[in-house]
Amino acid sequence: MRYLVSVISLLAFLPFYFSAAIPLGPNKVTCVAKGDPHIKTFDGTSYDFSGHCTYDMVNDIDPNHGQSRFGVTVDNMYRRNEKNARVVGFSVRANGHTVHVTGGEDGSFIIRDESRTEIPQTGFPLKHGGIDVKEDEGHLVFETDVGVHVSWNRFFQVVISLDLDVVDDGRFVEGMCGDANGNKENDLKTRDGDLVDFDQPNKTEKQIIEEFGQTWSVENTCVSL
Ligand SMILES: [Ca+2]
Repeated sequence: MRYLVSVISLLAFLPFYFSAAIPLGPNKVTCVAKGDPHIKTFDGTSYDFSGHCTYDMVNDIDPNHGQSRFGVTVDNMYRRNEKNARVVGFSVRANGHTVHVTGGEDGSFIIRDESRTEIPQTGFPLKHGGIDVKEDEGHLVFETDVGVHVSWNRFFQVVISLDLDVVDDGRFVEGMCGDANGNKENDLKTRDGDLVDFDQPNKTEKQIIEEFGQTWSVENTCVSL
């Protein structure tokens, strides 16, 4: 009997030993960046933004954890002969490690680590510092053990998912995806934490959103046009 209990305990433990990632539970929210790009926040606010830099989509700022445990950025760029910038790459950071993906126009891609060294694509799943990269029906899926997952369709759409049972509190994330407190009215905040004011008579809504979005650009990533 004792042997049987030991075997059952071992079997229950094995999946966690061999895979750092934890499947998303039912209590999840998603943020979508697609096309040129259109963004839908975790709480459901949609807006268009067409910058040409790398942008912070979500960043963990939970004060109970001392340091940021996860973050996701997307790279917007103009392709040849295209009028609008669009998502051409992204990065997933978890527990101090990062994987960065650059997508080619033909659906190919390059995966690099936090030192920008290419990670050979020797077959999936790839594992890097607690980030598991898998293939799922043509999508690349990035899973972590800190409650953030990312799915990329290899062309123009990045879906960021937060498991609110693991993240603890959806209030403590920031970025272009907003927070995840269930209130869509407070989603568009600048990097300084100011709620976007659309009541600016001399500016169009597009200009106001451009200014908001640029506050989330990552330093030294903007491409000159
Ligand atoms: Ca919100």
